[in-house]
Amino acid sequence: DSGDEGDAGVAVQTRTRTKRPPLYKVMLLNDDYTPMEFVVHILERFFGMTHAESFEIMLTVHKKGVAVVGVFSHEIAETKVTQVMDFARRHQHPLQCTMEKE
Ligand code: NFA
Repeated sequence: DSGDEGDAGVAVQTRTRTKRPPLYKVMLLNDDYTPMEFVVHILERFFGMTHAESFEIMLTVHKKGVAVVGVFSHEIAETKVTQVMDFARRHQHPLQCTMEKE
């Protein structure tokens, strides 16, 4: 910033907008075959919920078809989805877990 006049060679600080990273909802989907206790176990194991919290969320998924089970950064959300999908597959349950930008 050292033009012909005015700023006397002083660099002017421009305002920087700091954007917070996007968050992602991790969701569990209902199906007719995955046992209720298995879903409760998943919520305790991968989402750190108490048994009571897990049971409540499991029932919400069962009744409404879907529920948000947590909100995370992209990387953490992706890890949760992979952990749930791998665990369900290993136990041969059709449980589906997805993520969606908030
Ligand atoms: N609907 C399943 C059943 O009746 C239970 C379930 C709940 C499955 C939440 C998936 C998610 N066994």
